[in-house]
Amino acid sequence: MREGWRKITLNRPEKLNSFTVELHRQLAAALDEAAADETCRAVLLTGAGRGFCAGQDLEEIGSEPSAVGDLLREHYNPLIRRIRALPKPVVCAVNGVAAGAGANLAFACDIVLAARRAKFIQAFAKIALVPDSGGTWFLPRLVGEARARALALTGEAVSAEQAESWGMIWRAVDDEELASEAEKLLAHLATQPTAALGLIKRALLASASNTLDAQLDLEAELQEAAAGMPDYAEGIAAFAEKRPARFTGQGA
Ligand code: T3D
Repeated sequence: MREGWRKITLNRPEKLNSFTVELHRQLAAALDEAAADETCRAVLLTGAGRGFCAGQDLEEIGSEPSAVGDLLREHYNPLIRRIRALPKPVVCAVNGVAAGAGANLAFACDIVLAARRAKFIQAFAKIALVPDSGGTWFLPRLVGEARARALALTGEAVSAEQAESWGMIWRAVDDEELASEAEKLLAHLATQPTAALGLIKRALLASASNTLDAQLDLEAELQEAAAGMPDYAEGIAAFAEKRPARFTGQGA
């Protein structure tokens, strides 16, 4: 635990941090701990070694079609939902290749930084599978239909710089600066109004399926909740006193 934030490292570097059931269990437990820990105000997800995550461990994948579906229902889908629902920012530092579910795991995070050596690959079609872990939902929203279709159908790799210029990720940084840039961002997020950031995540998640009318109503509801929190009073006071705000991150 750092000052106000936690780092979670996918740690199977010899297999490019590809997912086994055990790795899923470890990651789910780490995310749940971060969610429950009130002193943790932001989460950093990264990978050990030269890769970020190569998706499903293809040596552990079941041969039964139902086993493949069950793995998604039991592990990948809850993972993506967990990250989206976590009421604090999740930053992903993509330290190397992100393939298959590994790429889509990164896209589920709130802010994605990537080392220039990183690349994003929708590897699924290459093994005759369908993009999962939210890939068919994230991609069109991030890069538009034309690019989403081509990437999903060809499995072509996208460099970190291309991903940044297409709006697929927040920023590509020099390889040797990824860790320090990520830590700087986490240190900043850990001083911010965490509960309000959690409400921002809720609003953005809901916007994907809401009408404008419904979203306007939700914004009013969430704004009322935010305005009832002590950090709002602190933000206003800090503005009036021309000083930096000292947010606690706590809810009402
Ligand atoms: O229910 C379900 O299970 C469905 C869920 C599906 C979710 C998915 O994610 S499906 C997609 C699975 N992932 C892939 O198809 C990617 C497979 N990997 C690759 O295409 C390449 O490894 C990469 C492009 C990611 C990286 O290439 P490169 O040349 O940098 O590294 P490498 O030499 O291929 O891999 C290094 C080692 O990691 C190597 O092991 P070795 O030979 O040194 O002992 C390789 O076998 C291993 N590795 C890489 N990816 C996986 C893997 N081992 C198991 N599973 C992997 N996915």
